[in-house]
Amino acid sequence: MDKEVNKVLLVGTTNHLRSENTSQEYLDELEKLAFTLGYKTVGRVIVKLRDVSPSTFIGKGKAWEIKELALRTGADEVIFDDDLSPRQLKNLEEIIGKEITDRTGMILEIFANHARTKEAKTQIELASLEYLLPRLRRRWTHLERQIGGIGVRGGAGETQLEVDRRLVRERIAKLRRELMEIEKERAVQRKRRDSMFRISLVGYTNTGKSTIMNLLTPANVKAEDKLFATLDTTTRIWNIDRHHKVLLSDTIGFIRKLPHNLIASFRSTLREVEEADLIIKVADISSSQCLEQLESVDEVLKQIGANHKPSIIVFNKIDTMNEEIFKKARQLYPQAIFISALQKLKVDSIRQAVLETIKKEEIELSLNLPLVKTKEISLLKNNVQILNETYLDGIANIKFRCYKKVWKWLEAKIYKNLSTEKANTQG
Ligand SMILES: Nc1nc2c(ncn2[C@@H]2O[C@H](COP(=O)(O)OP(=O)(O)OP(=O)(O)O)[C@@H](O)[C@H]2O)c(=O)[nH]1
Ligand SMILES: [Mg+2]
Repeated sequence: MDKEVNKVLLVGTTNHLRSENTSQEYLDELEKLAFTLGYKTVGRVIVKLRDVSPSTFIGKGKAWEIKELALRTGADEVIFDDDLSPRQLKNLEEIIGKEITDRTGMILEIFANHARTKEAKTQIELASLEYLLPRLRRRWTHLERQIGGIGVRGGAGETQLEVDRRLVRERIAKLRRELMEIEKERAVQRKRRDSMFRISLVGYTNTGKSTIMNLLTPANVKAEDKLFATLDTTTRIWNIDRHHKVLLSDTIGFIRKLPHNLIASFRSTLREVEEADLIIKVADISSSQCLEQLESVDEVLKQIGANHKPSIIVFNKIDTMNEEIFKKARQLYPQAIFISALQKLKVDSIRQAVLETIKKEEIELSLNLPLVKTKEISLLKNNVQILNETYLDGIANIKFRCYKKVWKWLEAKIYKNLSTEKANTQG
């Protein structure tokens, strides 16, 4: 039984900027990534790195030591926490004599395993092929599985490697085109959502976003103790109270050093976050890395241009929290909310905080519309909270409350229809 499990040896590094403690925490995360893939960690080692070797990353001597350790622990594969260049990877594989993977390779593999929808599958295949292209060597069993079915026959004079590279490049171009099509469809879908206030749950992977989503809406998304359990966005209506209905989205988790091309290829999934009106940042207060994780999240938000949006910070998992981190978090983020989604502790405070925030986004207006404009009147009434309505001389006067962004959407629609007879509004 144990034979079938892939046994892995983890390698981390310290340098003048990174302490032993931090490296251990990074390795804890790497071990979790390995666990998510179903691997068994049989050893961990931290290498003191003074200079990075361009050819072997850790230097030949250290590579020999890792080879020894891999033999001693019976590891089938060696996983580096740092990203390796194609050349370093190849040389290390030759010295150590085991399959070598780096952090990015592992993250890509997890994404590939967890992708369910066509969109996620296309996105991850693109990111994987871009990663593999410069690393292609003689064999590509992993790739064969992904682009299997295409006849692998080269033209005259082409080596197998050249054929492989050409096929991969062609496949990349095709996937890019497919993603552009998907993106267009998605844009149409999202446009329909302009009539509602949109909130996204965002955070480091495994912080409890999906668990919170399930508490607030009947979404029933999968929540589990695995990294990147969620890869697709789920959006549901959240009835915050009788008068406040919003769209809530649960989306993909972030991680430290999220591979750049992964962010690029998951752009259409991340679009939901980009277009959100409010972001709920979920952090895991039980993790010693909680505050660093929040920083990583901000880093990704910055990369997708969503760092200036209004946000609410929710520290989850207070049932198993670390007292010291709790104090620090309270000090750094006095406005933040502390809950346990699993134990259903203080969950209502999310609702209250969101209500408080979105009320600031509301406006009250009064609009006069000719009664004959039944289409415009019902469009308005279906999308706002009516405060009062009176009818006089064929004119309906409607007082209502709605979100600023919803009014912008409505205004464009109503005025487009009433281009000749402008409706009369008073703020
Ligand atoms: N102890 C504790 N565990 C929790 C709490 N909330 C969620 N969890 C657990 O944390 C794990 C991850 O929860 P998810 O809701 O899947 O987390 P996520 O942020 O959606 O993760 P990804 O989709 O992988 O990014 C699950 O095993 C949950 O049961 C909590 O308040 N306390
Ligand atoms: Mg999730």
